[in-house]
Amino acid sequence: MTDARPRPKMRTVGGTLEAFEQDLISNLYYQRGTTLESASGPDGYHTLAVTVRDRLVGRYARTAAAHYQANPRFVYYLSAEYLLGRQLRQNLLYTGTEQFVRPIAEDLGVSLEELEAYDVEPGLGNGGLGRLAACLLDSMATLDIPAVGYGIRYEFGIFKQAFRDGAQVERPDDWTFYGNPWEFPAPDDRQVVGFYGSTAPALDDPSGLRRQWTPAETVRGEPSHMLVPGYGTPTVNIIRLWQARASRESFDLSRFGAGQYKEAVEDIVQAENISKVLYPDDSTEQGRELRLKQQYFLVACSLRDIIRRYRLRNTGWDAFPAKVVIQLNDTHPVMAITELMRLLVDEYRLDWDLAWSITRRTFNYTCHTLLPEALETWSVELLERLLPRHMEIIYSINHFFLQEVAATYPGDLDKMRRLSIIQEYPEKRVRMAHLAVVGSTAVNGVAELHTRLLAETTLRDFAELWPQKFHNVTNGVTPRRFVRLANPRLSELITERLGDEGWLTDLERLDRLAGAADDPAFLERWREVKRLNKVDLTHQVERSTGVVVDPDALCDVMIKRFHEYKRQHLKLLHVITLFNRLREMPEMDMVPRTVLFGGKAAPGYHAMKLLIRLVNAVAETVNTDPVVSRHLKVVLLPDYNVSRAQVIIPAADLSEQISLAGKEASGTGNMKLALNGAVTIGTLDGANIEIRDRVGAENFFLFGLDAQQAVDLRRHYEPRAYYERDPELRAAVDAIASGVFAKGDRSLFAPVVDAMLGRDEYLALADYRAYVECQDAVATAWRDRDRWTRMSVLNAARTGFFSSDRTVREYCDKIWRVDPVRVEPD
Ligand code: CR1
Repeated sequence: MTDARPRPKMRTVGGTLEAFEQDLISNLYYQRGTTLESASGPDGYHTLAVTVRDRLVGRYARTAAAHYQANPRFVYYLSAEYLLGRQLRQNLLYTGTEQFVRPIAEDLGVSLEELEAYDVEPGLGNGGLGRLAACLLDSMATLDIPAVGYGIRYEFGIFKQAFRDGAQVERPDDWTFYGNPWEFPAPDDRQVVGFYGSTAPALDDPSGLRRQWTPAETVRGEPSHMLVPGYGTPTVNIIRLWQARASRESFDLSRFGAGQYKEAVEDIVQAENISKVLYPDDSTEQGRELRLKQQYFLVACSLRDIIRRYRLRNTGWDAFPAKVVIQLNDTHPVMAITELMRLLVDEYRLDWDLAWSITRRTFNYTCHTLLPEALETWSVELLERLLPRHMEIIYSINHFFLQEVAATYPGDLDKMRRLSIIQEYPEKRVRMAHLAVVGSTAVNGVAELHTRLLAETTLRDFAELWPQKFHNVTNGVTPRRFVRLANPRLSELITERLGDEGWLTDLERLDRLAGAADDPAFLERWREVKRLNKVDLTHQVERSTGVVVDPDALCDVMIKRFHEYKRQHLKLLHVITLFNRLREMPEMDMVPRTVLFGGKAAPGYHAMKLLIRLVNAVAETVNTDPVVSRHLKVVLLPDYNVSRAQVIIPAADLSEQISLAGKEASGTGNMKLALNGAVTIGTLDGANIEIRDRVGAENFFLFGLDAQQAVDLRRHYEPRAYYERDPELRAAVDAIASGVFAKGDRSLFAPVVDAMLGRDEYLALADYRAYVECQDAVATAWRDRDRWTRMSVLNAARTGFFSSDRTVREYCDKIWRVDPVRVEPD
């Protein structure tokens, strides 16, 4: 290694530059068994990762010691999904070692960017729910809240999306192929989980409520954990992930000896399938069974671990709810309620009432949807087979609960039927959301409108029965990842203007930027930052799609899972309308736009996969049309994930939040985009409403039906009437039907047209005219550069409320009632 230039003497929590460099070399030598001269790219990445990670280990040890000492109330966050994003940059930032790496890498002749190419994102989630979990963990650590996240270590993360002839193809995401340097195995804490089998009465229990379950099959849960550092604090929490392993007896040596190799490992394969993939396809009976197995596997392992941790410092059960608060992230982990009952009653021999009182005081439930079809239910038949004891416990919980209901509403059988945990018709099923509400202290929605609609519609009977149980905690996003890491240029400008980096942990300080919205010099610099970010994005777009886009065009962004209620098809109708206008009037003076879509469709969601195909087909037609493509480009960026979001969001000018009002629980992309200075075009849905309230109506492009109007219209809705009445709409729909986007094939996209003109479930045609007019207003506003930039600044300045730090504080105050524990500084 050369030492040509004098290096700054820097000392941070990460140590000195010299020490860092020494550790790098020694890690390369002893951990990878190689030298600087012969190291490969993965060697370099791995060594850097481990060296950075090791800076967090001391903090983690001190955090664990402080927690042991204080014996505080812990938050245990149970979630089927975590979308953590890449770890390297985050941990460089959080350890203050970012500054070392550049000079060292420069010396070694590699760039940080090259090394980062090996930093794989753990895609252990689908969308908003999983990313929210990751943001909340980040904020809990930042606020020194004692917390552990529990999840599943899926061997394959969310599929990788590619396009073949415009159609989505799914490839497995082998995210640990090169090993995961951020993870520590913890084999001492492994757990054993049972499935199937039978139950029998416990001999000494006259109440009949205690029984004995003898599972027919067992699986091991192998834990490992990743570190979750707080920003600007020594606290390092963990996320513990469980991987399924066959129990030792599963390998059939005699069969193997007899040459039956496949049969010999059958049980192993079965067991390990449990943590193979996130959300296995549930269109088959086997798929559904596997999903339920996953859910139980997660909660069974996690509860045993929580109890193990509790018992390190506590005895007896009375203090359990005072020391343990479990947050259920949606219904996937709700079986934890029955599992805790089983452990307390059957294994620890508490009487039912005491166990139930402990259980109810321990759990809280966050609901993330309004769509009734998204509320999970499990068939009683499946539950009886897979988890026979849990089914009995559910019946008992329901029995006592319905007694309570009968006492409150005597004779109201209809009420009982609606509230029951068991749905009777058309088949007997367990309603997991009902079980969650009955077994929890607090239930929360994720935006004000969502919480109100939950109480008025989806969970109405419960909200009437227990109004004090229902809370709102509006979602938030971490400014560390989604501003500081994603948008370093903007961060620097903000820090310069505000004088320090305090805004990173106190995001409402951004409101002091509002004054700068009238400073022409500041607006100029703001625009320059946006432009440079757009240049970065255009490179990424070109690399992954070959499409060349103009960084000066309005960057119009719709990034989210493909779902009918989110209405990507409404956006597409707008795009086709612009296309038609340009074809008709080639000379028209249209604001140049790049419309960028990003998002995956669930592998079994055929309507949305067809829509993806249509988006790609429209993009192809638009981008190859010599006239149209001068003003309009359309891109569907493949494989949208957290890393891509970090490139797209800083470059966006316009944020599309156009779900039908009353359908999107909250949205969090809307917050990330506004914080990065994108202006929203949106409906009065989810957190859009709260964003608009804060940024001001004049800085938000609102259109469309509100939630009540949507419900009213649905009763007598005729999409065809809108189609007949509006020539531009008709032309857009007809263009799809005509086959212009399918090389003349009229049948390919016919199902899309049929869905629009037939039922149009999410009222896209009803909102079309308002949407297109609103987009025209967007174009007008865009022409006035200063006006637009002012709107952009004010969006960022006024959305500090949407920090997940604020969200976590609200959970702490309203629901968790936990206090921070300070950790000894570095
Ligand atoms: C909701 O659809 C919300 C996130 C996080 C999603 C979205 O509106 O912002 O949760 N729900 O609360 C979800 O992913 C599986 O359900």
